[in-house]
Amino acid sequence: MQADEAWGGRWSENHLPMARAYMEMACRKKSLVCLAADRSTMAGLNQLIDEVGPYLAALKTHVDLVDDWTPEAWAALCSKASAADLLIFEDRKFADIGGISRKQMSGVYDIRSWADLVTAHLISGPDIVDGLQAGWGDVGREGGVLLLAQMSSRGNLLDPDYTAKVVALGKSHAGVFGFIGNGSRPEELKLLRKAIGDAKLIWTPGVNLAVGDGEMGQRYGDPREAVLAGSDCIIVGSGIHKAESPALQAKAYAEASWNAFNERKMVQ
Ligand code: 5BU
Repeated sequence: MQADEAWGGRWSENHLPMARAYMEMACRKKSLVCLAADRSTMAGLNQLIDEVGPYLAALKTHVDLVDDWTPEAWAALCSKASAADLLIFEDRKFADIGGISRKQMSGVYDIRSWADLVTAHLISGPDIVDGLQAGWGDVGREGGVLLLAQMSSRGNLLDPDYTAKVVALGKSHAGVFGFIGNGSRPEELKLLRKAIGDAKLIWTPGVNLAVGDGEMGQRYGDPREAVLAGSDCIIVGSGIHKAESPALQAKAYAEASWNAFNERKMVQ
């Protein structure tokens, strides 16, 4: 299916190249799944991509939790992810002022050189998005920023007023790819989608086929419900990487997300 037809308003209203790259990727892979690859060894991460790459649209990393990280091993992992047709998303949750965020895109991890997407809090104001975009510009690359409008963890401080301010500042910013929404609460997601309209994507952590409470305050909602409520990508971690068969689980999440995406189009 053509991406413009599949995504409708999301496609026509979002001109950020990386957003369109994601929408095309999702159609090619028939999956709205981003794997939260929270394993702490390079071998574990490589194994995951080999096993589940075909069922994913994107790979989410936390580069700073890997025990045996080296620049060479990371470059090889990123090449493997690209060969598996995946966008690479570093969930760095930048939060500093614009100029420092730009510098933090380089440094030891040099995130600007390999990440297609990054997360940021808007707590320091909208210049953080310009700083991150300038970071990619410094190495001649393009990327997209996902702003945290909501979080999935219990007791978080991103209340509805804060969410509304993040949406108001982010929704017309050209460098914003989309927003992080709370995948565990479809009713909150519906409100978020209503406030954003079609102009930006919503990606949602806090999703698991086994709904309920997770470790240390994490909360989980159902993938289908998240997509029907307006999520454009379900971020799934332990539901896949801790499963007995990551490949079987990844396939199940891909199917659930893609079926819900098609179901959503019917009712729109
Ligand atoms: P899980 O194993 O499916 O619970 O992993 C969730 C991932 O999503 C993990 O990498 C978190 O850092 C990430 N996450 C989250 O869980 N909740 C949030 O609000 C945000 C990110 Br933002």
